[in-house]
Amino acid sequence: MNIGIVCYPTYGGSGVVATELGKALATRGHQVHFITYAQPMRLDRFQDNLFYHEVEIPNYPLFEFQLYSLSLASKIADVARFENLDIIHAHYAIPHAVSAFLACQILGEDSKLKTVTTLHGTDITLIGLDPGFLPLVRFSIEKSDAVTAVSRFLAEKTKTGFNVKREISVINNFVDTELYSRQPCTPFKRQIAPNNEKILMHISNFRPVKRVADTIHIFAKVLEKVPSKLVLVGDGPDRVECERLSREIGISDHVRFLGKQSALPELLSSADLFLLPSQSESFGLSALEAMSCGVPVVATSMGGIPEVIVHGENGYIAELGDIERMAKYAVELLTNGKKWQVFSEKARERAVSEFRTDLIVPQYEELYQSVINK
Ligand code: GMT
Repeated sequence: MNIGIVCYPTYGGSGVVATELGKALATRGHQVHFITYAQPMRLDRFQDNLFYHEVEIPNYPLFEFQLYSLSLASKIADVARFENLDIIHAHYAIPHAVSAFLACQILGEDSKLKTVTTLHGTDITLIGLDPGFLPLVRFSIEKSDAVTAVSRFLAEKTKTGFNVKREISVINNFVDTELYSRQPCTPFKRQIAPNNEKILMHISNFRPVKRVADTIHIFAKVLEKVPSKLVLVGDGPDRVECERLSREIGISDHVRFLGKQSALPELLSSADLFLLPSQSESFGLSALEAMSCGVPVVATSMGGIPEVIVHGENGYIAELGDIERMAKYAVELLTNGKKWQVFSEKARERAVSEFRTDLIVPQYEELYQSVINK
């Protein structure tokens, strides 16, 4: 198939899933065309069957705000025409699904282009519900030839929040379990924890919804009982405030902010525990990548997290903001080697048996084919 993918190229779950999907589809012989305003984060190596088309946004003094959605629609229409696309797959509804719809309108009735929209999270649970966007998001969902959500939670939330009746298929996120597998004691581990301290890790885009400050408070409690280090990977609006917080509570010598990193399998292989105290999480891809590296996760029970983490088996789940409990769970795992080993193995097992690439990507292929055949 000839597949166009539209996504955010930035450090965020939807862009990561879109890019990993594109790479996997290209490996399986499809022609995959990324259409976005910058090279997606994880599209950093040449691969056969993969193409990147940059959306240029003309600057004109009359436009106080750049018209990205419209430039994107024109570009999708162009790429669809010249590359003979069968499918345009929009990741994150705003504005991608709307631009995809507009591109189809530009191409006209004779065009064979079909649209698939994947809903990822905040496009439904947060910003998409804003009255300024809600009618547009609902419209784009109704008009897509097929819609998927990354968890059962998100599919339900879409139906109730947007009052849509159409079918929404659940296709879970996935992980390359060969790449994301535990490596033996890494140079990174020796540097960060020279005295064999335990390593707690958090990876995110540091948006308020991730509650990174809770991560720091949880760690402060763990540190009272277990010699440990906290490693924070990623960057975003709350990072500076979290740096300040760790200084203020006097634990900054034990906390490392690494910023955006690409060697995630190596970093995760050094971790003993992953913390995800999010306020909202439609799936929790970072938790899945940690689990694939044999890292148990302590998280909140929000959104789709319980569809990924099995409480008491491969991680622990607590109420939003229950720092005491999350710290208690963390200490329990970090001080009981046998229990940690069982949780670590179960985490890896779940990633491999439920969420590995070759289980999930064929579900997208089937969906594309059914939409094309319609
Ligand atoms: O808002 C974010 O945290 C990023 C967001 C995105 O769409 O870029 O991530 C969402 O999509 C990921 C991939 O499907 C999911 O794993 C995340 O749970 C989800 N984030 C939220 O729901 C907050």
